[in-house]
Amino acid sequence: MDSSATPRASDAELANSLRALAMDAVEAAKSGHPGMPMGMAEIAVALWRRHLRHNPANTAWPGRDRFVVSNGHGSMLLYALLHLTGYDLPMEELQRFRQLGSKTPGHPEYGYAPGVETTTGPLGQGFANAVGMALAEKLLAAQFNRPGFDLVDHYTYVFMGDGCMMEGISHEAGALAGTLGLGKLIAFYDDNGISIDSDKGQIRFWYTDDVPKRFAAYNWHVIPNVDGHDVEAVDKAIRKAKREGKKGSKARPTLICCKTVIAKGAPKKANTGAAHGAPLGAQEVAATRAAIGWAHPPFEIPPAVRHAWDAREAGKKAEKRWNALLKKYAAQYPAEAAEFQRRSAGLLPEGFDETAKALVEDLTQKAETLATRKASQNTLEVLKPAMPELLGGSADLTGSNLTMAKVSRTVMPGVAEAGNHIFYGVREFGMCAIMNGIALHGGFVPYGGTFLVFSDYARNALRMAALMKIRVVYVFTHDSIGLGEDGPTHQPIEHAASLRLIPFMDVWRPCDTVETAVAWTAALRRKDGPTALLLSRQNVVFSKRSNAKDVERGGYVLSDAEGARAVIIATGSEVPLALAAQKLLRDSGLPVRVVSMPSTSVFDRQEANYRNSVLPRELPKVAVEAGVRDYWRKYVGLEGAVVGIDRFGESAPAGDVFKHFGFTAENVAQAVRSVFG
Ligand SMILES: Cc1ncc(C[n+]2csc(CCOP(=O)(O)OP(=O)(O)O)c2C)c(N)n1
Ligand SMILES: [Mg+2]
Repeated sequence: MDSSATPRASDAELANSLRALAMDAVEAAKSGHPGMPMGMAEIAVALWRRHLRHNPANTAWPGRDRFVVSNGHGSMLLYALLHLTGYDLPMEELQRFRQLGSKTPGHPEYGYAPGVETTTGPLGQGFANAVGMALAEKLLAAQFNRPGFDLVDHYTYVFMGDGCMMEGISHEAGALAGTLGLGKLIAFYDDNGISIDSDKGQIRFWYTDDVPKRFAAYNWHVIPNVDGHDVEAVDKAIRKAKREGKKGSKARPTLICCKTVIAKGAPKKANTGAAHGAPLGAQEVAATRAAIGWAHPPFEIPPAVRHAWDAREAGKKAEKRWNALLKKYAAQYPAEAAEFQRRSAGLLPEGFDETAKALVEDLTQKAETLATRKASQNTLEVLKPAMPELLGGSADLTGSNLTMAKVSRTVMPGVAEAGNHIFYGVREFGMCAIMNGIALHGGFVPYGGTFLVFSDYARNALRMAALMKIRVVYVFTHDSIGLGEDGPTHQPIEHAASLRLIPFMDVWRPCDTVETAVAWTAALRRKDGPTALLLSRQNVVFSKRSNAKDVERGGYVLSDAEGARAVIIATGSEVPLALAAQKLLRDSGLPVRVVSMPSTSVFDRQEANYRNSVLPRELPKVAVEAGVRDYWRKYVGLEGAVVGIDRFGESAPAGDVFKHFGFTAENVAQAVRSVFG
């Protein structure tokens, strides 16, 4: 220890070091958001210096507290904290804030700087991610902790601003967190009365919620009126929040409402909208330095301040203590310990491949005609007992999405027993952002259901899962006009195509029980992104295939014809239709091949030889899918044809609607004939 040689840094200096790094990095980048880091600096000091349990040397330590900056425009606050506490984020990275190839992009991006737990920036979602992390912690603790062994026992802390509070998703996620009593979730509200339009006026013209009352109504433990610039007051609130977290089944999540001043310390720009998202300017930066008494040049941190921030030694000790606990736990509960480690590492259970193979063989042999949503449930009946990390749920459509299997147990408020199926309520966006948090926490693979048409409600959370490349599975049922009578509001038209446009999202629209099982196993094997399963409400006839292994390639020759002169590409419930058209054409002397294409992205990743062998360049092509036509042009070209729907649907029995929109064998056959001109 060299603390005798260096004077002890005060909390004010620690807070000012965060202010200086934020304003200097934004100045260097000529863009960014200095206001939030300068306004939340003391809150960060209280939390990171006195409470946060973390080890900068090991960002994968399962026992660490989770910390999320939901108001992600304040990214420089997080980068400064990670740098100062000893993460592998050197000062040069802060100097390259917002530059190409740096680890310090404009908003915190998962997988860039070590210690960034989730990607934030789309306001409100970080908060929902934190709810997911706290929920994962609670369920994992219920599954693995044993008397005297609190192996899973950490807090989830989240910073949020007015923007997060205004977003609807904070209502969805906050309400569920309160209902489920996620006591170890501690949120800090940066109540500064400023959001972007405050440039032109005051936040009170568009935002007058009584936030403490709102969260109290959700069953939160609310600590109102905390001076966010008083480290002692914030510290006291955190201690109170942590005590709440220890109340077991009675615990509630805590909201600490901190009154703060945006860009605190800047003589002219503090408490102005101007400080939200633009550099302060050289003059104001110099004036701030003088006002807060920070005499050091940009990006220079005095040794005493550095020393005080350094969390490496304490972090190492904290992890060591936890490792000792794990070791004792392993001695007493070897199977549980091994399972905990497997799940924390995100590895599939031993024997997964054999289970998957046996399942596909069984389904091939049974050759059942079922709705693919039912096929999905049957798949879960086999996979769930083999994979206890599968944490299911539905946004109030459990009986329609068929997300529960026999081993499913409802996650109940206030009940210590571990559940594995979450009734998310009618909260699609909340559900999907919470699933992201669950996946990021580790120990679980979340899946959740709603109608495909309502994937729009959740859309940005799907995009964030893809952006972060995390393993999340969406069970989107009622995948086309085939849902029938509920009509155009419920009939997805553009959804399959638009989900396919999200990079790193795998979309599967399986045509029968075998394709559904393969889609599920592909989703679970994936380690680099989310998967959307688009499943039918109505029964789909089983399609016989020569080799079920082909399905894994995303697109394959389902039924060939000697001397085929054209190819019909179909997905999901339109596959049997393609086969019927093939028969009609054969009878009229036109042999055609039928390709089933359950996943275009998976097919696109196959080597060129394979793709060309399935879709020979020289053969004309016709695609059939009950959705918008445009997407299929990339396979059929301008000279091919698409049997699709370029308008909204109709309310009527499924058979009538399909017929009305031309999904008949005769019409598909006619489309094939048409490409010969
Ligand atoms: C979903 C979403 N909508 C809009 C924005 C653009 N935006 C970034 S910050 C902000 C306002 C933030 O206000 P507040 O959270 O109070 O932040 P403060 O200015 O106090 O730091 C907006 C509208 C965004 N990032 N995400
Ligand atoms: Mg604000």
